[in-house]
Amino acid sequence: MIKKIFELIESAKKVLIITHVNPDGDTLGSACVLKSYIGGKADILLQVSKGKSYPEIYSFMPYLSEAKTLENVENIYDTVICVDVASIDRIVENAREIFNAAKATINIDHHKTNKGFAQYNHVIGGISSTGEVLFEMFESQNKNLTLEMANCLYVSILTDTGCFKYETVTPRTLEIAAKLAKIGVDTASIARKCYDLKSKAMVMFQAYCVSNAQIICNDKIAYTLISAKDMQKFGAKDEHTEGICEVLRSIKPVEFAIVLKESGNNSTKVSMRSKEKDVTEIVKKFNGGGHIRAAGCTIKKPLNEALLCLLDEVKKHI
Ligand SMILES: [Mn+2]
Repeated sequence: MIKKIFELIESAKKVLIITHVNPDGDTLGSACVLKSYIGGKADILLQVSKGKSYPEIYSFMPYLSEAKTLENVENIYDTVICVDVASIDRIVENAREIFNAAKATINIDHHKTNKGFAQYNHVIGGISSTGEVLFEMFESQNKNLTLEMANCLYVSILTDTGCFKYETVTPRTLEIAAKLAKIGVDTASIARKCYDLKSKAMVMFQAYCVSNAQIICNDKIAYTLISAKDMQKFGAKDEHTEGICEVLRSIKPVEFAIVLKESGNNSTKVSMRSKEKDVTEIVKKFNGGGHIRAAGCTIKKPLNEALLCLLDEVKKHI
């Protein structure tokens, strides 16, 4: 399959690299490394709708400023590569039309819940990140990694492992990180850019959300509700909720950390983290997906009703 994917890239005329909605470091790093490898005939599509963008902290990465968005992407691609996209419903609006019209569709991912929605699927469930999957692909075909490519892969792996903290980190993950460092990746500088250059608004907003949290069921569940009004008050962007779950999970007895965010049309976006339990079991009930310790879903109910439904389900897993 890996050989076939490189052949498809070789013979393609126009390639569209699709990131998942609400792009994170892994999908962006993966898209940038492919763009860097493929060159001029490839475009990156950031699946962000009007007025939205990718998280500001990643603006140091190459090619993102020239990436297409859902508004300006044209249907001119014969080959589409999805990176870190867990399921077909994570490809939205006109991106779906382009996906359906392409001669070859490729899906490169590491989500266990990925069912293989493209013609050519290279999904290694349980691997730390799509960046790690891509590194193995390049290495297996003896492709040379430039420093630019190595930087992108490092962003993927660093951010999707929570700075090498999660169980998905294997000796191989660390070996890959070491190889990237040997190529010349400035690991300290990338870590600083990803974690220590947040806006004041983001940190203050997060502090507010954390201080609003409720901790229930013998301190096993911590959750916080974020209304559209809260977002407005702080001038918060969607990306500013990243990391709140992790703070709640870091409280000693907490097993489940949950962030529920009002998201228009009477629906609620849910992010969940756990220490030991499999949260995909919970979000599956609401058609969500993700990883064992980090998953999400959207519940088509207003904030408070969504909370009650979700808590009913979570309590079954304590
Ligand atoms: Mn990922």
